[in-house]
Amino acid sequence: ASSFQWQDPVLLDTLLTDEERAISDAARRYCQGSLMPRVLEGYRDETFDKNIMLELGELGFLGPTIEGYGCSAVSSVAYGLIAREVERVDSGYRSAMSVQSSLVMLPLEMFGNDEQRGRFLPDLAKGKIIGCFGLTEPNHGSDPGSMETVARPHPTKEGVYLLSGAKNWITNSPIADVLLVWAKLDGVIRGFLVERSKAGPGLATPQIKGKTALRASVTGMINMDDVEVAKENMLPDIQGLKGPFSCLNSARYGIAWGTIGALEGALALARQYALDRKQFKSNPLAKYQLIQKKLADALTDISYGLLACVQVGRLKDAGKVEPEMIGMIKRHNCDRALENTRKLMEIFGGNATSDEYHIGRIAANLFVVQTYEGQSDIHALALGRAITGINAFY
Ligand code: TGC
Ligand code: FAD
Repeated sequence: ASSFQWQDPVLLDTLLTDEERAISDAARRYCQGSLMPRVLEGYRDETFDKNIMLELGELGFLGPTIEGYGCSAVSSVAYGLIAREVERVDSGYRSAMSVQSSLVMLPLEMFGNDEQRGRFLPDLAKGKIIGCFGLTEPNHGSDPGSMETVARPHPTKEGVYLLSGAKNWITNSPIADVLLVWAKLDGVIRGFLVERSKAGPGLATPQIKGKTALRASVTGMINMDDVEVAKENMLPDIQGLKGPFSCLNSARYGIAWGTIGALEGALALARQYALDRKQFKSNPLAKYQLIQKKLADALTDISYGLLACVQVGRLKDAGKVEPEMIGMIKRHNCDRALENTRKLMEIFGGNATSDEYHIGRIAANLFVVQTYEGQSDIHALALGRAITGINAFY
């Protein structure tokens, strides 16, 4: 008999180190034991339990690839395995985690100075403080280079900047203690670490309520009207779009893993439902060919997706990764996860409509994941540009 395992179809385990396997197992235990029981309440009420950040910090899962500052210094593949397990439960939880890790801690590591790293990284690693990343604006999403948010020197206070503008759809912004805001200073994009406790009345971060997806993570605006930021809080070592995009490379890489985790979760639920549910002559749904094809398609895309993630992760650690590789796996894994989950949803019939079956939540979330961090068509155009040398954006 074949020893094929549908849960590990291409023996991913054989490509991992002992440490990576141990991290993956620990992540799965935590996610299934502690996140899964909370997800329905969070999703229904649009609330995010801030203790989750402390728990992720305790496990060493925040900024896990960073060396020092209380971080775990694990491989990029280990980081991906964590994202996969968290997103197996909910894309919103992975979102909250990856913003903290890839979009706040990593820019500090890459572009901050020693003083900034020492001031923020240890508490971010523990989950004692929460960060967010403000790039998107109400009028500029796919094209952040056209942003309108500006920084200008304070007219009277030496060494202080004033930030004005609005950021929209920002994960964690309503609960963030430190907000990494990208703004133009003399026309050049710079990163500013806005501390809520020092920002004064010009800062407001209203939550966006009534979301149709990603409801277990909080999303909001960042409205700034002459918000004071000390010069010491500007990231010194980066200028231009390269800054935010370098952080996005890491977050997009995590999403490529995470979406496959979400699809694996969807497949396991759909398989079990198909085995349990009987229609026509008491046959389980799983007996029907059309149902089996949906399961087979999902498993195939899971396998290809995981293999691509491991390869790109290894190249990342070897210093050989290019942004186009990451854009390609972010796009493809998001697209395949969304399309397959929508198909798997059909297996549940009317029950897919009930959140207790989880599948509808997973599919709704995946639409957002396909949209943020570069919508799939935007990544197609970036790849098209790399293939042809011709810019099709404008
Ligand atoms: P373009 O001319 O291509 O590039 C401008 C400068 O940036 C550099 N660059 C990159 N550097 C490193 N990594 C990358 N991936 C990079 N992409 C571009 C580039 O080399 C250039 O540098 P330099 O030194 O020559 O100036 O810029 P463009 O204006 O033509 O835009 C290209 C495009 C459309 C691909 C880009 O704008 C894009 O990716 N748009 C998508 C926007 C996006 O991803 N937004 C994400 C917001 S954050 C978010 O969604 C977080 S959700 C998190 C969660 O909840 O999990
Ligand atoms: P638009 O740019 O208006 O695009 C709309 C559609 O038009 C897309 O399908 C796009 O592909 C297409 N399109 C645009 N230009 C072209 C073109 N030239 N050719 C062909 N098609 C094109 N942002 C942050 O900065 N930080 C966050 O933490 C964050 N978290 C988010 C959380 C949630 C829940 C959501 C929904 C969004 C979040 N975002 C965040 C914003 C996200 O990155 C943007 O929504 C995304 O980049 C797309 O921008 P947009 O919504 O303005 O769409």
